[in-house]
This record gives sequence, structure tokens and C-alpha cells, in this order.
Amino acid sequence: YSTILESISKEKKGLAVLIDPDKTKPEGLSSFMHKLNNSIATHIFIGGSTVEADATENLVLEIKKQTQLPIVLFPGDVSQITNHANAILYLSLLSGRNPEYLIGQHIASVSKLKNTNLEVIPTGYLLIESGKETAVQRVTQTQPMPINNIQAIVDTAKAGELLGMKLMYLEAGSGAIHAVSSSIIQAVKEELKIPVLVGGGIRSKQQIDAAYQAGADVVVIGTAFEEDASFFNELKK
Ligand code: 1GP
Repeated sequence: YSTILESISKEKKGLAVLIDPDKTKPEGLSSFMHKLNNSIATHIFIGGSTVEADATENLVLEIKKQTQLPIVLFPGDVSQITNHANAILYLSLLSGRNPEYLIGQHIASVSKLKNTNLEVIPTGYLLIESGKETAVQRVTQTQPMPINNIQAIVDTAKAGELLGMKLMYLEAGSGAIHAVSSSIIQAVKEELKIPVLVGGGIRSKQQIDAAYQAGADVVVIGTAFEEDASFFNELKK
């Protein structure tokens, strides 16, 4: 958490590269990691909606050998917990009403977390409407929050902060057609004191800058790097 706070200020923002163990195998990672290490990326997030057993741990072990950046689990479920990462975003899907993703997975994770040194970062997770059904929606069986009711999004995020969450993640969904809009980011940021993370469907430098401009403290990008690692060249240190 301290590295997230350090990476953000008025002039500085965070960039988390999301690597999905389901799509990225440990073999042949080196060229990708080389580009990542030479970019403005500040954190590596690891996770996916559905991941095979052991795939997360194997990937974390390999990535750890190839970077100094903090490795943070961004798990789709309790099976993706591994002690080899630095921290875990302890996500509660506040936008939905499925108890399994509000508290169920958390209870199931306790016995595992007790045996790790992972830093647990309580994080509110809001799925926001983005133009098509996303994996988060499918897997969690919850509806995204409609974009025409910004007040409901702001109030939900604020409730998460009042509950003690240390980060708020605005998620359009991996590969989203429409990223979270500037007006939503701005409205949430105005109301919250905790850092705001924004991800889903961000594919260009221009979109990254627009999210920062609106108030995002950390932008999270997966698909754009997965599809074309040369995108890192536009984001050199
Ligand atoms: C998904 O917010 C992340 O959980 C990143 O989305 O893959 O669209 O970059 P993308």
C-alpha cells in the first residue's frame, strides 16, 4: 500500500500492468518483462476471472525473477492466492449483490491468508457498465452499475471508504468497449480521500492521460499489453 501511495501525487500517477495467468504462460516472458521494466509501470497485478490451479503461483515465481516492481494479486477467487506475491487486493464487489463476492470468498480465504506474509489491502470493487457483457459480470453473476446514475456510483464508492476500504477500483471489465468515463472518475474522486484505480478497456496513451486528468490515481491495463507489447514503447520511463 505504501508503494501505491508513493507512486501517486499531484504530478505522479501509478500504472499497473495486469497479467492474467490464464493467458500468459511463464515461458517466453522475458521480452515482455524487459519492455515492462523500461516503461513507466509502477506495479504488476496478477489475476483473472478464471485461472487453472497453480498457474498463478508459477507465473508469480517467474515474474519475480524478472522485475523489482511490487507484485500484487488481483484474484478472481480464493484459488489464486499465493504467498510469493507482495500483496493482495482484497476485493469486495460492492457494485453487485452476490454475497459470495461481497464476503463469501473472503471467509474462504482466511485459512490460506493466515499462512502467508501477503499484505492485505481492502479494496472496493465497482463494476461499471461498458457496452458488452464482461467476464466479471458472467463469473460473479452480478450486474454492472448503470452509467446514467453517477450518484449511485459515487455513493457506493463512498460507502466502501466509510467501511474502511483503502482503495477504490472502478472496473469497466477486461477488454471493455468503453472505458470508465472521465465524468464518473471525476465524480468519485471528488468524494473520496482514498486512491482511485481505474481499469478496463484502456488502450492508448491518450486514454491513460484522460483518466489521470479526471482523477485516477492508478490506471490498470491488461489487454492492450497482451495484444501488443510494443505499446510499452509509448510509455518509456
Ligand atoms: C481488468 O481492469 C482490468 O480487470 C484491465 O482491463 O484488460 O481491458 O486492460 P483491460
